[in-house]
Amino acid sequence: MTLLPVDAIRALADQHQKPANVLFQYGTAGFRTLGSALDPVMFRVGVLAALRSKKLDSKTIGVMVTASHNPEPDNGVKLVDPRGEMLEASWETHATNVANAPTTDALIDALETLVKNLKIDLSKPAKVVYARDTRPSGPALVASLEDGLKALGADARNAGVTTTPVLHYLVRAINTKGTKDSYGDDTEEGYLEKLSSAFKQLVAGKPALPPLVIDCANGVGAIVGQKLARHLGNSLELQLANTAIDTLGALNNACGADFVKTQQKLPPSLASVLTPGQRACSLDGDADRLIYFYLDDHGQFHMLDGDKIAALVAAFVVELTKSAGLEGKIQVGIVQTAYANGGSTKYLSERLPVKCVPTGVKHLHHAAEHYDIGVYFEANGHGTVLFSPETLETLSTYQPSTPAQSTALTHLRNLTNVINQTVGDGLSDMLLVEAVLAHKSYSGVEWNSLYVDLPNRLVKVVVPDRSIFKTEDAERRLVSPPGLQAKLDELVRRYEGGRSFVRPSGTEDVVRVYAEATVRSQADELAFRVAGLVYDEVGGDPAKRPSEFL
Ligand code: NG1
Ligand code: ZN
Repeated sequence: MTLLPVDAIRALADQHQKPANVLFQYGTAGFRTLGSALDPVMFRVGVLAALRSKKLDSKTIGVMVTASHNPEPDNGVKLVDPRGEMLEASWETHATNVANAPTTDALIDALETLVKNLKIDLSKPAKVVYARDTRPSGPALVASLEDGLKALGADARNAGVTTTPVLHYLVRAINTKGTKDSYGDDTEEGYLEKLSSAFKQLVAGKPALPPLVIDCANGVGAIVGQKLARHLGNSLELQLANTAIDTLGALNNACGADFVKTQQKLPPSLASVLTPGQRACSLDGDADRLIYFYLDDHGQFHMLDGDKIAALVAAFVVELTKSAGLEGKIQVGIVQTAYANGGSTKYLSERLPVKCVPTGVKHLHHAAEHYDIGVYFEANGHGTVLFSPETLETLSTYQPSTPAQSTALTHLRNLTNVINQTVGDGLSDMLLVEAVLAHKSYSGVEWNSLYVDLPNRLVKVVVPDRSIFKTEDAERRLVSPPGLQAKLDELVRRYEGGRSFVRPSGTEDVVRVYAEATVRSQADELAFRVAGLVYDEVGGDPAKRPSEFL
């Protein structure tokens, strides 16, 4: 029986000791905190990734080092399962336990318990692929990760600096190589080739759209976006902005998808770039989110968020299934979270099945898998479209009976290739949106008019202990602290079109408050009042109450 290489683990773990008094948690986005605190976590994640691969019969596991849309001093790490999806939930707990072992001895004990409980066969080889975004703390953290992989003798592949969705793609491509489910060539180049050639076929014969401005958030999207632009040639002209990946402090700073979505305004750096009517979009720091926007003739800013993307894409997919003669054979459904704008939920649920799930991509992804074609997007611009294995089979074997059906079928097949089905992907989603706009001859204006967004406001309240906030009904109602939901209901009733909910963040030490209403000033006021209720509930300093929330 092969045993854990305890001496190798001990020698290397001693170089990455966990400080006392810090607690790490594997949350919805993996481990995420200040980059300077993550060294011991990275080492342990390396060991865990290797164990997970051994457990899964030497399938390749992915590790991504990124803190997405968070500010530059933050960093994070998450594990990617063999089909390119999020880590299985039960391992989130194992990851948290292993990360918090206080000493090297305790770490070895925790690992031995894990191996024993999960019956991990240590004689199996471990295979891991990893990548990082452009954060300055990345290289040192990757070195700690490599020590963890080395301690277990893993066969490790460094995919360098790339986007989160590329890493997810690579994991799936490596694990399906040479099988009938082959996902594409297992390189970044293979990814770019797959997406761009599907896009070119989708828009062939359509008049080229005017150039698209991409706000790269001064992150890794600038690097991969540049390469994508070369692959696209003249099928789509990309104008990259916010590409300062080497400027300290620039990442996600006053730019990027999170800035645009939460501030509901144009990144100031684009003011001199964007012309009225021109389409533009923002990626986040690891390029898995996408938000579109444009300025109208009066210079007024209009945002097209994840909900608008879902509406555009779902309508197009439904139209194609009908044109292909597959109506009734393929059911399209939508998955949203409570953050979806009420306007979008109304519009979509009048047309399609819509399900609401708790925040966090794993919830959306799993719910979308229950449809033949599942469209899921968070309002913040993170999402994708999933085609079930049966649907993929139908699309590949179906015999169209007219030329029109044949054309629609070809489009559907190309859509399955332009879309990164492993995870939300800013660049892939951008090609998807551009393809739909080209087909419909839509500018941002027509797209925006699908439905009207209700004015809304998202604010955060810093609380001493967010774990006292517990929710039900896909996070739309509070069950704890007792009585707070009743106060909220009472307040919401006084606002026309009012809706509000409170939930603890999974990634920050805050409670988030969302509110919407028919009129902007009312949405703001409702958010402000609910935040006040939360603040009082946790005994916040009265001197610091209200106005700072807005
Ligand atoms: P939390 O911090 O749990 O609200 C945020 C986003 C999620 C998701 C995760 C992972 C909002 C309101 N919340 O989660 O949608 O993207 O980060 O990055 O946008
Ligand atoms: Zn991200």
